[in-house]
Amino acid sequence: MPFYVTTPIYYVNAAPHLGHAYTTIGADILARHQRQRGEDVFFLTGTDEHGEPVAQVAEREGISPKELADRNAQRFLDLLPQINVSNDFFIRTSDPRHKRRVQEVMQRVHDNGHVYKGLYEGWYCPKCADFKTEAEIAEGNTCPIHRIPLDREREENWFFRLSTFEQPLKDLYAERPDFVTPRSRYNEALAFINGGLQDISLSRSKISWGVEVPWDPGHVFYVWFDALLNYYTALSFARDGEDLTDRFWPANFHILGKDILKFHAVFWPAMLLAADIPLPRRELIHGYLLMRDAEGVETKMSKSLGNVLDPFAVMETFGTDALRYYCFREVGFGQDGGVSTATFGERYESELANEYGNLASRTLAMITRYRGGIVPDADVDATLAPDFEGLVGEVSELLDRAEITQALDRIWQRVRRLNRYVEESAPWQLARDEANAARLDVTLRSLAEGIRAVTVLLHPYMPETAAKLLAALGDEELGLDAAEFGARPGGSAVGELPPLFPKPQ
Ligand code: ME8
Repeated sequence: MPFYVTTPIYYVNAAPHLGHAYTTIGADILARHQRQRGEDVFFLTGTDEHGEPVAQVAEREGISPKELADRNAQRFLDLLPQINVSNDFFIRTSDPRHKRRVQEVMQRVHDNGHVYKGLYEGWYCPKCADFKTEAEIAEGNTCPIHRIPLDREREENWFFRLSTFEQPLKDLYAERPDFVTPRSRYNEALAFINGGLQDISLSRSKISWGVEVPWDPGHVFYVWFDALLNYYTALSFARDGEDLTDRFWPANFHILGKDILKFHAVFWPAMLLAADIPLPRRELIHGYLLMRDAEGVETKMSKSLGNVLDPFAVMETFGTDALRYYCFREVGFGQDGGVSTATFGERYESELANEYGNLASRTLAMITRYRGGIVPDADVDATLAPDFEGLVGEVSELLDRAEITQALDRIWQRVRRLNRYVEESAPWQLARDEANAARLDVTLRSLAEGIRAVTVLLHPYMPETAAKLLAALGDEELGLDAAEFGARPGGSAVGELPPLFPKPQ
């Protein structure tokens, strides 16, 4: 089955921070899990390079928007291998192939009669690149997200007839209750639609950094139209000489933060309806990572507020997998939640180093010491097996709904179960008496098998750690069937395990 997952494309007006890494890792976890299931996966991320947010910063820095875009797109590209993301393509909206495809689709929207020329007058946030409705304006005509004064805009624009899609969108939400998740975001988007939809600007004539409107070359498309279409255009040129659109469209999952809900949950489906393109299956809206300071005060991490946790510094100290694990363990995916260097250190020490790393190294050491480095070919313990029953199905079902934190929690319950099992069965005591040899075989085999099973399931979260540990266990099969407890034969030779979570320097 095809599985197409996307992240937002990030503005190149500044360098990436942990918020961007967070969404991208979330999408990566889903993509890796689906690959383990043998699905035909396409995973897209990229950069949003047009519009005012980029043009303004370029002007301030005295360089062209393209120069700024090239420099910062590279930073987003560089981040991907560092956070170990397995994307299949990276789209840049300044790519001429994207621009041509945007023009084609928008020409269809035009020819279908969904646009007209009119005068826009109202409030605009250049950082959101958003024309604000009355309900979206904070005190003193400021932007509630960026806390900056809004610009009063008056310009002749092309308009998109969003209002005519009010009823089709209501129908969509009624027919597809899981189009937007979690439910709170579905309700928020639906409330916006029920509040009445007004036509929106489709083009800008005041800025020139964008995709030219084919039927009126003095205008460029309002950046959101160009940006949203990346999810669709990329498929047409991601592979040289091949068009992947029929294979992967409609997308299974758009993953995004709640700041851009309206664009994805209201404008995007309306645009696709206007262009006669099928709608994506699901949108998963996650919350904000907030920085928790020493006093416990939480604020949104954002470029403009300047309070970001630097993912590069975090990875240097704790490693990439620890970052990937922490983000989804500490904050329920979908909710807002605070992160801090203090809780990072605690989880690293107590969960990764102790509960998981030590469990693995102790088990391997005992297999080496008591059984010459060969996992005994004994049955798995019948008292432990029921605790693993149904786990693979549960995790798959949760990840089908992008419940990334809940799935991780189910896996971690088994990591903890294995820790209790070591204490209960005390293999070091069994080893003292040859009469317990068969019992010790079962215990060591069950531990090795349990660690192997959870590690296959943890692969999407911590791919490097999983690879090291599975190699040390002598069985590197990553397919999801291998995550069943007792699925693989004993008898493999264990190898050296490098320290998985060493004490940070
Ligand atoms: O909005 N917590 O780009 P952007 C969690 N170009 N996620 C965060 C975050 C935080 N503190 N900060 C950022 C744009 N994000 C447009 C998108 S899509 C067609 C165009 C993540 O660079 C989150 O995914 O401002 C959020 O939605 C996105 O970065 C915004 O990135």
